[in-house]
Amino acid sequence: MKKPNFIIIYADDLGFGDLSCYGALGIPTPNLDSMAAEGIKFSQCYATAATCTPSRYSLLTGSYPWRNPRAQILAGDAPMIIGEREATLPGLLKDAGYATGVIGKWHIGLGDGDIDWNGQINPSPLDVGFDESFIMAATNDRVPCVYVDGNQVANLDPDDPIEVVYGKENPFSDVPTGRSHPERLTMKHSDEQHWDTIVNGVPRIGFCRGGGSAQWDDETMAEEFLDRSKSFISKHKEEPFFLYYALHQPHVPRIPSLRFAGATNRGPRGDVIVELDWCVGQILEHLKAEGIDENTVVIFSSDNGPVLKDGYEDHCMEMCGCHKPTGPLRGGKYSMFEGGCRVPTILHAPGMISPGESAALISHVDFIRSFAIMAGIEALGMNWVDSQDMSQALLGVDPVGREFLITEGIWSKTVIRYGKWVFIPPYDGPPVMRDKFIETGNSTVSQLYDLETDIGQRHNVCDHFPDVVKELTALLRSEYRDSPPPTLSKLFPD
Ligand code: NG6
Ligand code: CA
Repeated sequence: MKKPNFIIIYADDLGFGDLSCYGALGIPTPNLDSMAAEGIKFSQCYATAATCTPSRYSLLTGSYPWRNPRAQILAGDAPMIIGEREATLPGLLKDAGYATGVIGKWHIGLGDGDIDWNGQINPSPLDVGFDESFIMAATNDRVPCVYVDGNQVANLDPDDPIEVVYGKENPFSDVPTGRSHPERLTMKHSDEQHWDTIVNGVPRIGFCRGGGSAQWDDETMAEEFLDRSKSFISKHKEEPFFLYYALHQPHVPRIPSLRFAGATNRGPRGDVIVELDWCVGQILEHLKAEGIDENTVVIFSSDNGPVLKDGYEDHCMEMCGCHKPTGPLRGGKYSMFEGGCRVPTILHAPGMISPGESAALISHVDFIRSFAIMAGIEALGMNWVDSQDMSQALLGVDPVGREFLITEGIWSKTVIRYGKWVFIPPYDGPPVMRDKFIETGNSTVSQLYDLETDIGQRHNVCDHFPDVVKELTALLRSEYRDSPPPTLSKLFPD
C-alpha cells in the first residue's frame, strides 16, 4: 500500500473552546467544522505543555519536555534545543523516504549559541530532519522579525546586516523602542517585556537593528506560509511527504490580513482565528485539487491553550463577549489546569477513517510513534520512552487510547492525568498570573479532580481519595526515572 502523507497543522495558542465545532460563539470556523464533520474530532487530546517551546519539542522528538531542562519558552536568539543525535519525527520519516518540510513558527532554537544572522545558521531545522524549511525563528512578538529560509535569513541585504540583542537595555540608541517612542506605536504594549524594538508599528520583545529588506509584513504572514505550504504539497505530491505547517495565529500580536480585519466582532483575536480557519480550508481544498486528499493524514491541533491578554493592549479581553476560549475548562495558556494543554484536535484522512468523535486519551508526544506505525516504518533502535503507539486511537478505531499521560504548566510543573483523574502536586508560585488573569494551578496543597463529573476542576477531592493521590504521586515519580523536571514539587523533595 502507498505510504500516507502526513500534515500537522499546528495553531499557536488556540483554545479548546475556540472553534465553532468545539462550541465557540461568535467566531465562525466553517472550514474546521467541515474538517471535523468529515474527520475525527477529539475531546481528550493533549499538548505536552501549556507553552510553545516545550510542547513543540515533544511533538517533534517524542520525548516529554521536562526531560530536557532547556525546553522552556525561548528567547528569539536561543540555541537549538533538539540534540544532534536525538530522533525526530521528520528525521524518522525522511529516513523512510519521505520529503519533509516545516513552514511557519519554529521556536525550538537555532544555531549553537551564537547565531550568525548574516551568514549560515547552523543547526537549523535542516539539521534535525527537515529537507525544506521556511520559518520565523521564534514568535511573532520577538525579534528578529524576519523569515529564515533554509539556513539563511530571507531577502537580506548584505549592506544592511542584522544585529539582535536580548537584554534589559536598548544597545542601539538609534533604534526606537516602545518604551522610548510610544507615540510611534500602532499597537500598544501592556507590559515591560513587549516594549523593545518597534517593527511595523508594534513593539516586540528584544532589540534589533538593520535587516530592513528582510523584515516581514505581519499582514501578509498568513498568506506567505499558506502559499509556501501549498507549493510544498504540489512539489511532493508524487512521493510520500510530511509537512509541519506551524501557523502563527492566534498568538500575539494579532494582525490579520486586510481581508479578515473585522471578520468578527470579537476583536483581532477572533479575526485571526477566522483567518486561520480559512488557511486550513485552503490546504484541504488544495489536497483535493491535487488528488491526494484520500491518502493524506491531516492533523489539526494547537501547541497550548488560549490567552487573551498576552503583552498588548488589543482589547481582546473586553471584546470577547460570551465567547469562552477554553470552553468548559479551567486555566489557559501557561496553566496546569486543563485549559493549558487540552487542545482542539481534528484528524482528516477521508480514505482511511470513518467520520466521528473520539474521547480517546492521546498526547502529542505520541504522534511520532503513531506516524511510524501508520507509515509501516520499523523504527528499530528507537528509544520509545514516552511516545506510545496511538495510531488506532487516532484513526478512530480504539476509543480508549492511553491509560495515563503527563502534561506541564509553565516552568515544567508536571501534572498527571490517569483515566478520569487529574492530579496536580503542590507547587510554589502565585495562584493567578495577575496581568493575564489566568489561574496557574499553583497551590500549597495537592489537587485531585474527577474530570468525568467535574471538567471545570472546581472540586478538589484529594481528601476523599487519599489512595489515588498516593498512587498517582508514585506513578509520576516513577515516570521521572533519571530525568526529573527542573521544578520539583514539594512532593518530591530530593
Ligand atoms: C512570554 C511572552 C508572551 C508570549 C510567550 C510565548 C509575557 C510577558 N511575554 O514570555 O507574550 O510570547 O512568552 O508564547 O508573557 S508561546 O506560545 O510561544 O509559548
Ligand atoms: Ca503557543
